[in-house]
Amino acid sequence: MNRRPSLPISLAAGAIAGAGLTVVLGVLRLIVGTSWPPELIGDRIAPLITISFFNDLLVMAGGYNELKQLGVLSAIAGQVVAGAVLGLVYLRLGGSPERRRTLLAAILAGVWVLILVAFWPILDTNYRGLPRTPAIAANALAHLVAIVSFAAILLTLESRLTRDREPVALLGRHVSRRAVLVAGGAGVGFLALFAVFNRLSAGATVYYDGLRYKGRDVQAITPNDRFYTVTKNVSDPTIDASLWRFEVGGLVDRPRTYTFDELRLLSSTVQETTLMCIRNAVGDGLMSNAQWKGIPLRSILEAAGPRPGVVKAVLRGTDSYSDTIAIAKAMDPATLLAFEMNGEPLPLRHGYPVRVIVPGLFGEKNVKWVTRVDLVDHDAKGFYESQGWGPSFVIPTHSRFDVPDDGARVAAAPMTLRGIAFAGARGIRAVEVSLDAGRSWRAARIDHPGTTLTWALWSYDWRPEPGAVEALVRATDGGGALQTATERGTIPEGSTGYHRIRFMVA
Ligand SMILES: Nc1nc2c(c(=O)[nH]1)N[C@H]1C(S)=C(S)[C@@H](COP(=O)(O)O)O[C@H]1N2
Ligand SMILES: [Mo]
Repeated sequence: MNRRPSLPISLAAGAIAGAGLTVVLGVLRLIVGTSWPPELIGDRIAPLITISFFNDLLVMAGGYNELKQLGVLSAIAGQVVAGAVLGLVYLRLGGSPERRRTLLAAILAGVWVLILVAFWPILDTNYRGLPRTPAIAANALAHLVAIVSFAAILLTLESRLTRDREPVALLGRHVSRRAVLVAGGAGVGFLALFAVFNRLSAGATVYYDGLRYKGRDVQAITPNDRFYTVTKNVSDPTIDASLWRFEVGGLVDRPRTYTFDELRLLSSTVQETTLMCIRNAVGDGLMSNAQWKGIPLRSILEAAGPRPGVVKAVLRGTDSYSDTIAIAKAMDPATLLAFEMNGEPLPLRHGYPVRVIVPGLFGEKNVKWVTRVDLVDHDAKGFYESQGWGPSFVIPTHSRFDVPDDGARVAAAPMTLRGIAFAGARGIRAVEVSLDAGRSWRAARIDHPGTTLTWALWSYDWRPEPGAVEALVRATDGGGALQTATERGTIPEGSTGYHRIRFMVA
């Protein structure tokens, strides 16, 4: 005689199937780079919320990295719980086996369609570099495979659980075969889940997201492994350059797809450019400078033939991150598709194989792992732009002390104050420091002027008297405009104001 499994056994069986689904998606994520709900959910929701709500979430979680981890863990837990609920519904349902299976199939088909619809705008995400159409197909297929695996696990467990058998003797007690089966299944399921999770978290961005570059060892060119890093991802793409393509589409006469080799053969330029994140607070280190080798985006757009009425270029990464720039900026010869950084191929975390370099605008416009550009005739919005950042992404003039540290104690002996100054794509003409809390200003020496697109390195030699010092720094950009003293927070257009440090001379 067949009988339905008990409520806890049904829940457990569903949870095992849910863990199985998660493992299948995780394995596919590792091998073919398809995206799974722990990543898709965050990517889908982040652009829809306002900056202030996004910031509240960051504060609540204790930081961007913490928020990402919380999101991933709750999504995984959510999948297991959803599996448990579905297992319960299915295993406890009355009626003929045919009717119950049809219902299960219908629910699962519905779930699949729901996933495709809900995640459609970002279904082109692929962490191995598949271009848009194959990436969408791969994600649709991966979720189908996972859902079919869920059903297979659930049906297998059911056929075992509904067979009436003698209890087994275990440690001197009689234990039902169901309990043994479910405990074994749960063990295997959760071990597999743990293994996949471990493999994936080895590549997690928590180890480097938010890396800053500042302090006494700052050089004109930032070494690649110390370049500041910001990413929306919990795990960055590791792209196979032979799968990767650069697609040019939207309002162009001749849409075109480039392979990595085709792109590299176009005539390239080398250009030093400083990048800075819009979330860089006054005096902070979310900025770095490198020498980029790449193809002017302009030459690719000209070959494609922009149609009249184009106002913006939408740039998209394989991680489905996107951002936009005005068509004039896209046609600026200094806007590059870069594939080398300081003479080396782009590091994975900085966008290998190709990223965009947009001088003068905040870091978020510099799309990493870029895979396509679409020209559009409307004011399209990118990932962070949709939250309400901007609308001007022009970098205001910044200057910073790198030496001494805020709060330092220094000897009453000759010393050199040092730092950087950066004015987007306007260059730096002069830097001044104040050693009396802003009452008087003295010209600093420019040790490395950089170019109009980079930061400058400055220093100031001084022999301080004992006592407390409050020092400020300000810069004048290449056009002669003095850095604004107005203090503004990072939201929504980036911070302004003078960097102020206090130190004790003893
Ligand atoms: N594809 C993609 N590009 C991206 C991002 C991202 O999350 N995904 N982050 C942006 C942000 S907010 C910044 S500040 C810069 C950081 O570039 P870096 O990590 O190379 O310094 O990349 C931008 N490009
Ligand atoms: Mo950023």
